[in-house]
Parts: sequence; structure tokens; C-alpha cells
Amino acid sequence: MSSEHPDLSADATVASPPLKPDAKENKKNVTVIAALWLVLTAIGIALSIWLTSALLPSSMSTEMGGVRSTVLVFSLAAAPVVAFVLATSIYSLLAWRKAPGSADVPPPDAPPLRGNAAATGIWLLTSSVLVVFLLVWGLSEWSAQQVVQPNDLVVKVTGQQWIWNFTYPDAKVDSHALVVPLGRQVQFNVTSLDVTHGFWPVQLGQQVDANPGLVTTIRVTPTHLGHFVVRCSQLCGLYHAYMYAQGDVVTAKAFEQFLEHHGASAATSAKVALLAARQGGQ
Ligand SMILES: [Cu+2]
Repeated sequence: MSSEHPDLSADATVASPPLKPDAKENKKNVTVIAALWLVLTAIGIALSIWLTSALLPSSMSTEMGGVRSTVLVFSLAAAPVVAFVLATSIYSLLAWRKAPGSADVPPPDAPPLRGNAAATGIWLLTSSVLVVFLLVWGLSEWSAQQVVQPNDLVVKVTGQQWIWNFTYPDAKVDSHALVVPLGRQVQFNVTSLDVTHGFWPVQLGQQVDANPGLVTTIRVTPTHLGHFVVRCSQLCGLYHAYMYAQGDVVTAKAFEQFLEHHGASAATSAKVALLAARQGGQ
């Protein structure tokens, strides 16, 4: 036993004074970690740009554009921080692990951070700048989404197990598909007939709970023609996963035809769609 294990009874390692860190060795450590940090930051930036584009739903509204740019900016801001943690961790694991058969003598420690004004100052300043920047960005995005446009189109959204119903009160039209005109702000008044559901028109970039006995409002301004998906984002029972509806962003003319097709009079359809035409430039 004693030949295989070092004799710790004498406690020579602990008792001996700490070794002075080698200045040259420290410089090498800092240089390698900095190089590793730069490489990992570059990878993090590339991944942020690629994954934001590849994984997030496409943007079909002003709000979804804001969501995508916010995720991108937050990922870019996080990339150097994550890279720094990874660079120091990876280097520590590789450079300072105990080699097989080597003595149980720990390597000399670097100078302590306590009392190191430069290191703590940079740490504090970087954290503060990052937090304030992200706070200001988040608040300005949030306030931009609170702006109410004149002549917005009101759509009442009602969830029930396990379908969505969309009502256009101005045209007195009901539909199981959500059709909205391009370029005109839509105000969704969201509620539920039974349990809590989650109204989530995915590519429009907004999401809100549909609560029984309560009306919650969100707004979007569609910017692209095409299909989108309406999903339920709250677990609402057995067929929750199948609670989705088709959504379409259409021109003002097509919106008028949709209203007419669903029972609105020609005059009413034209009146509601003309508002869309005036504001959306269709
Ligand atoms: Cu659900």
C-alpha cells in the first residue's frame, strides 16, 4: 500500500509555504486563454447568427422581426461571456490536471483576485455595461410593441377544447381559420370558454394565455403575405397537441373576399377591407 500511495502523514505539501507563481508561466497561461477566448467567441458569434436564422420561426410581422433581432443581439452579447467561461474551464482542465505518476504537489497559484483593482474593475464594468445594454434594448423593444395604430382590425380569439374560433366583430364573421390583412395592425382580444389555453400565432411573434372569463389583448402588424400556424401554448388536456389552426396574411382585396365568403354583406366587407386598404397601402 505505502509504495503505491504517497505518504500524507507528514503533511509536507500542506505545511510548506506556497510556491511563488512564475511570471513567465502566468503570461503564457493568460496568452493561451485569451487566444482560446477569441476563437471560442468567433465560434459563438457564428453559431448565434446561424442558429437564430435556422431555428427561429420565420418573421411575418413587425413583432416577430423584433423577437428575432432581440434573440440575435442577446446571443451575440452572451457569446464572449460564454466563451470566457469555456476558455478558462477548458484550459484549467487540460493544463493543470495531474499527470499520471507525478507527485502530489499542486502547481503554484496565480495572484489572488482580491485586491486586484484592475481585474475586479474590468469585471464590474463589463457586467454593468452588458446588463444595462440588454435592459435598455429589452425595454425599447417592449415599448415599441405597445404602440397602438389607428384603425386597427379587431379580432376576437376564443379557445376551447380543442379548437380556435376567430370572430371579426366589425363584419360579424366567424371562422376557424385566422385571416388577417397585410400591413394593418390587428388587435387580438383573447379569451377561453373552458380551461386556460395559449394563443400563439407562431410566425407573428406574439403569444398570450387565453383565460376563461378574462379578455387579454395583444397586437401584431403583418409584414409578409403567406401562411402561418396558430398553436396552443398551454397544456389544456388530452388533445392539446392537435389544437392548431391555419393562419393567412392576405391582401386587402383577398381579405374582403374572405369576409364576404363567410357571410358578411358586400358593403360591410368592402367597408372593413377598405380600412385595411387605406392603412396597408393595398
Ligand atoms: Cu392547449
